[in-house]
Amino acid sequence: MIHDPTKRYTSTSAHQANLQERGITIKSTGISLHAELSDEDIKDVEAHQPTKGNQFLINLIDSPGHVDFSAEVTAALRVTDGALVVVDTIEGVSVQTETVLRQALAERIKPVMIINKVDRALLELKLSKEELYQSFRKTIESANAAIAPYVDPAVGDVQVHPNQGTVAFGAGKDGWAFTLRQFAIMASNKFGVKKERMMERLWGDNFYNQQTKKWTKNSNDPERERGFNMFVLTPIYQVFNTVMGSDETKHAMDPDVVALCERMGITMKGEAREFKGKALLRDMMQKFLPAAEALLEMMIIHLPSPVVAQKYRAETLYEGPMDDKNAVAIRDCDPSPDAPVMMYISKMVPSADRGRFFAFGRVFSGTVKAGLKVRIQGSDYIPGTKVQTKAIQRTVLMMGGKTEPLEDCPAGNICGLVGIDQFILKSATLTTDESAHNLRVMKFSVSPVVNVAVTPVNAQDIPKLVEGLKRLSKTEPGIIVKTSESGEHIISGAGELQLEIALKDLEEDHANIPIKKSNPIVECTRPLISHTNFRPRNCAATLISSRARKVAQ
Ligand SMILES: Nc1nc2c(ncn2[C@@H]2O[C@H](COP(=O)(O)OP(=O)(O)OP(=O)(O)O)[C@@H](O)[C@H]2O)c(=O)[nH]1
Ligand SMILES: [Mg+2]
Repeated sequence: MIHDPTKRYTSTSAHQANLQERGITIKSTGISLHAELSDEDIKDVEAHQPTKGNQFLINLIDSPGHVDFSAEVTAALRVTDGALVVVDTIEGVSVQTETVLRQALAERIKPVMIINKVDRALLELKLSKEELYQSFRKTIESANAAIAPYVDPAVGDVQVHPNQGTVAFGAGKDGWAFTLRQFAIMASNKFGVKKERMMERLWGDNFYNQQTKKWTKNSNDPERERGFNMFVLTPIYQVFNTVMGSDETKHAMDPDVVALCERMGITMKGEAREFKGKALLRDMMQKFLPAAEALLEMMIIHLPSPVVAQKYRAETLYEGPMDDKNAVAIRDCDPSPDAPVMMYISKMVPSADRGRFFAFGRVFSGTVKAGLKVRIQGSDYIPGTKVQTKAIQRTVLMMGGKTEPLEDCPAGNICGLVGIDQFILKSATLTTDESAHNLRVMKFSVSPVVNVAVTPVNAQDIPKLVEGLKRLSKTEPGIIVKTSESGEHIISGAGELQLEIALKDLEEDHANIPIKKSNPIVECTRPLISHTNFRPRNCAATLISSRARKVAQ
């Protein structure tokens, strides 16, 4: 479980850390989290899907929000079953949020949502409770409008609803978040009604009259307040107002703060007794509404387990007949030794050993372990043709930039493989069955249309450049490396920022030589003339900075 929200678990190198300062994730990074739920919580999981025991393993992949790195998102979605979509309270649903939602739904990935940076609405925008409710409502409505055209009965309801617990609200940076479930549990004790009934009342036009102690749908009653505002936002506003409300920010030992902490059942121990202002606010909010709890609960209850998800994903994933043994094993998420291994490698992740890669992917059937010989079927594999069969040397768990040894990796799980990287280009299907067809190649939502030509500063470095380009192409899902008719080496990407990073990686890591680069040239691939509304444009080398389109996801 993530306990320290100030720690960044998902930055993998100094270069990435540098980009993180600019507020951008450039590479998907996997991390596995362990969670344990109470028996009471398990009942809610069981209400949504079959489950066993109280322990859960969550394989989380943090992926970039910037449009240039959409290919990283596609690669992450292929190996997951659910998505936690992060939307900004102030910006709302952006074009890129819609793109990610569309990508997720195309892969039959179920989304849940968190509306982040709620702190800014209170501290900077100083929104009233009703204004904040209306802003949340609008954001959720826009997300659901984006989802609506892709509703897929096989996956179930993929829209998000606060009153069902599929929307969380919070401030990731400060480590606090909640869903209506937490507040419904608190309020259901007070009102003696069921939690599910309470969740219904905590969203939408459900108002409470303190005098009559009655719930009403009538917003004209002057004595009433919206359930969400009264029972969810009021305690949050109280914390913010008490600590940050006056000119002087409050100290943890201030009588108002002590009294509020007592009412909320929060204790301030050790160094927390010295906190004041924002540090105090952060500490109180984390204790009141710990983000890890809310988010893990939401993901465990509402995102499907591999067993549930593979039932409906099998037909979109597997290219072979739906009644062959591989399709059946995928559909059943069968980890048994008799089941054929079907694994999809979605990404090649550079290892500390220069020039070597972990083959990162998802086991859809069977169990992968060291020594197992697998057929390596590339993206252009034609069933019935010969392919290389290689033994897996080791299986590893990817933990941010680090790895941990793993004994084996059964169906439904994600892992990295050591020892087969030389035989995989970008992605592959691994299988133990000779008759197996491929797992479908990923469909990227952006095309690589920006080109840069590269040459080594020193001509004798050409072999190093060629080798470096091979490595770059291997590890970057959205980058294509090609040679032009005149023999120039061209790198194509989705945008300027993606290319800038690829070139830096090439120069400093993959090739490790000084490189000359041409200016980026935008390819004009689609003929626009056929569309009557378009005036013809000769697509010149004008590059609209993709950075301007940066959106916080
Ligand atoms: N006020 C406030 N700022 C936040 C919060 N969460 C993140 N930020 C800030 O928003 C910026 C972006 O945060 P990241 O966590 O890098 O966002 P991201 O969604 O991972 O961005 P990409 O990886 O580029 O898609 C940083 O400057 C954070 O400090 C929050 O809850 N409140
Ligand atoms: Mg990020």
